[in-house]
Amino acid sequence: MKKIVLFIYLFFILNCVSFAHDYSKDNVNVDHPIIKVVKSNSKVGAGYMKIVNKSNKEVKLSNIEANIAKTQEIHEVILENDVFKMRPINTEILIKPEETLEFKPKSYHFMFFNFNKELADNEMLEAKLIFDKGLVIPIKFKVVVGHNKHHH
Ligand SMILES: [Cu+2]
Repeated sequence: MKKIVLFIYLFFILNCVSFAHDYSKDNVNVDHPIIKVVKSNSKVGAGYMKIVNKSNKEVKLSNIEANIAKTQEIHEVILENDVFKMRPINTEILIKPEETLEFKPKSYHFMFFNFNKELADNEMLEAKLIFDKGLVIPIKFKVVVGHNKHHH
């Protein structure tokens, strides 16, 4: 059992390395943006990435622009009465110099409702991240379909 787990773990790491993709502008880096869906025809998907501010100024993320789905939002997760709830952000997200903002499960994430087309595993989908002061970073989300796609 342990061996299998290790194997899956290594495979995942190697897979991530070989498909690593990142985008950068004005010393703001966007690392490995992905959209996770359960099935290729899923209605809902979540987007994850890391944004690293390598500049010496604060940047604020305010929005996402794309034609990926009918509804595309940046969500935050709040703990309310011991229950995690997600909701669209209503302010910009501040990233201080040298800080990393990670979009991940149970934290900030991008949310897509009603995709404009059926998705394919490893497909790349264009989007733009909108920051303050006119900074716009074009990125491509890599689509990840399913939970254990390497073990059919
Ligand atoms: Cu959400």
